[in-house]
Amino acid sequence: MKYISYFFIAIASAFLVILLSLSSCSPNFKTTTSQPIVIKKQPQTSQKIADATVKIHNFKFEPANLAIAVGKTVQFINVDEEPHTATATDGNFNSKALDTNQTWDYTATKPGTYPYICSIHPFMKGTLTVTPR
Ligand SMILES: [Cu+2]
Repeated sequence: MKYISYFFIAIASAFLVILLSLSSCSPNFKTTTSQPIVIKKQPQTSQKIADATVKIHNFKFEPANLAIAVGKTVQFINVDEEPHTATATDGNFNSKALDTNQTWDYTATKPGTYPYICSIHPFMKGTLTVTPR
């Protein structure tokens, strides 16, 4: 009789362990698939201070011409009420739409001259010049 109850306890605890691992796994899957997109990037941007800033204001990039060295980071901040992007015309970088007061960091990787526009308002033009380190 004792052995049978031990047997049942063993089965019950194994079942509990499986249940616990399942219930702890499935919410984790959800958070790991959704978190890296937003939450993991925010500490990086707050930890790393941008080397230069381009303000998007009154449908203009300020400054419109900016030079940074390879490895340096430029932060775009949209202070307009309208959404804007910073989109390189050669596809080298694309901020996607930035809402009011939203920022986007771009770290230069390759020397060159990169004209960019706002893809929503293509008359908005800027140039990012990346100099060798
Ligand atoms: Cu725009």
